[in-house]
Amino acid sequence: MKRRKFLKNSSLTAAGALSAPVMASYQERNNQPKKIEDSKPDIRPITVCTWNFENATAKSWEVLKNGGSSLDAVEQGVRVEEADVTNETVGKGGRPDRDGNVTLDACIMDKDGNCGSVVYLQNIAHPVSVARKVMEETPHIILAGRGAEQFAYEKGFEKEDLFTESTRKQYEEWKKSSKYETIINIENHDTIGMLAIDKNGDIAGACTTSGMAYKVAGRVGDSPIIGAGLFVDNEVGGATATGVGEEVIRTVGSFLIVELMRQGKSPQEACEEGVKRIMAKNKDRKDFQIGFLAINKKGETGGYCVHPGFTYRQYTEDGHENVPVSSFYQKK
Ligand code: SD4
Repeated sequence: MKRRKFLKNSSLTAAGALSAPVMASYQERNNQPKKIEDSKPDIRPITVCTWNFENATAKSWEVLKNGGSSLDAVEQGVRVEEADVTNETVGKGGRPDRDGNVTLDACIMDKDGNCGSVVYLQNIAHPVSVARKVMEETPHIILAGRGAEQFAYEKGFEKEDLFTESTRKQYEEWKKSSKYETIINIENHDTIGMLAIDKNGDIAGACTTSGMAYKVAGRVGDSPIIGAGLFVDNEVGGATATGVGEEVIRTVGSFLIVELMRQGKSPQEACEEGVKRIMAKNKDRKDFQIGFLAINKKGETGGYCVHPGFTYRQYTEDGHENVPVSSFYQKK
C-alpha cells in the first residue's frame, strides 16, 4: 500500500478544496530501493513549478484533475503568481528596472513545439496569456515592448499600473544607493517556471517574471527565451530555470537539460549537469543563484541549483509537496 498522509492544515482554499494528500517525503521516497525503470507506471497528471508556489500548483492541478490540457494547466497556474502582488518578481507588483519601468517577460510552449513569448511588456498584468496569444494567433514567436503591449490591447487585455505601494516605496529607497547587485536567493528569485503533463501524457510549460530588479532599462533575461528559461519536447520532457538569467542564456540551459534527458540522463542528472556547465564557465564567480527544474516523459522530476535554498513544488494524484533540491555549493 502506498503511504499517504493527509493535509492537516492548509491555508489554501484552492488546494484545500481539492483535499489532496501530502506525498511521502522526498527523503522517504529516495530511500526506497530503485525499481526497474520500465516497470514503473508513468506519473500523470503531474504539475511542478520552481520555488514553493502552492497556490499556483493547486490551480494547475485543478485544471489537470478536471481533464484539462497541460497547456491550460501551466497558463492558469502561473497566472496565479502573476496576479499575486506579494510576489515582487512576477506580474503585477513586480519590481521595476533602474529607471522605474515595470517590464514583464513570459513564454509558453506546447506539446507540438509551438511557442510564444513576450519581452519587455509594460502595463499588462498577465504576460503569459499574451504569450499564448502570440503563439496561437500570430505567425511569430516573440513580441517585444510597445508592439507586444499594442498587440495585448488588440486582444482585449486591460491597461494596468503594475506598481504597488510596496514596490514604489522600495524603488524610492533603492534610488538612494542605485546599486545593482545580486543577493543569493533574495534578490529576485520568485520567478515561476511551470511544467505539466496531462492525462494524455502531453507536456507543456510556461515561465513568467519581471526579471532582475533594478536592471538596466531594456534588459531581458532568460525567462521568455525559448531554450533558455523554458523548453519542452513532448517526446522527452521539459525544463525550466530561475535565477540570474544571463548565466542561463549562456548555456541555453533548459534546452541543454532536455537534450541531456534525450541522451538518457534522468531529470535529476540532467539538472546537475546543467548547473555544472554554468559553473565551469564561472570559476571565479560564486555570488549568484540558478535553479533548474526538469520533468521527463514518465513524469519523473528533478532539480539542482548553485546555492542551497532552491526548492520546487510538485502536485500529483498522491498529493503535493515542496521538494528540497541539492546544490553545487554547500552551506558555509
Ligand atoms: C531573469 N531568471 O530575469 C530571471 C530572474 C529570476 O527568480 O529567475 N528570478 O533573469
